[in-house]
Amino acid sequence: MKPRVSIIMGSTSDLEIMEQAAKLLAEMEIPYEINALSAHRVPEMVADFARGAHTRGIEVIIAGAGGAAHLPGVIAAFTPLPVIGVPIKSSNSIDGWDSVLSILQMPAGIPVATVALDGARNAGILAAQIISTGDGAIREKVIRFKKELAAKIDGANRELANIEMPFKVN
Ligand code: RP5
Repeated sequence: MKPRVSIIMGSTSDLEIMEQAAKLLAEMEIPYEINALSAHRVPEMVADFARGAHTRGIEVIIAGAGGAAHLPGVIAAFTPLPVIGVPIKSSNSIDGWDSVLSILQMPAGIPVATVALDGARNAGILAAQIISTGDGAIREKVIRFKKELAAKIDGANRELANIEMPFKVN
């Protein structure tokens, strides 16, 4: 099975967050690869990876990094593929905003679709949605996923209806 999504992280210290994207892709039965690459520590390897990803059948890249998080933007500079950036609150982050703004504030011409701080699960969902534009089977899975989210809210409201609270009238 060939990977359709490539998950890249700046360090294995990001794995605890980035594995949430991997879990989502597994739920959707989308094959992925997962590797560590650093824009600062191995910039040539990042360039080689990003230049070649689409030639290997990769359709979407999810890239996560913390602190001075240049990895998603540098990958986006070299690839024609959509890049989803995951800002990570890591050991070298001040408060997470450093990573958010490094990934979010890309110059015109080189977009990175930035999810919330530590929002790797959303990155996985977005990757599945991008793939679903050209894959009916994945689209059905995304539709089912959204129905399950709605069902959870239905269930939560049924539970809330059974809880008695002072002055609660519903
Ligand atoms: C970033 O620096 C990585 O993405 C990670 O979030 C952070 C710390 O990396 P390590 O020093 O733990 O390898 O480049």
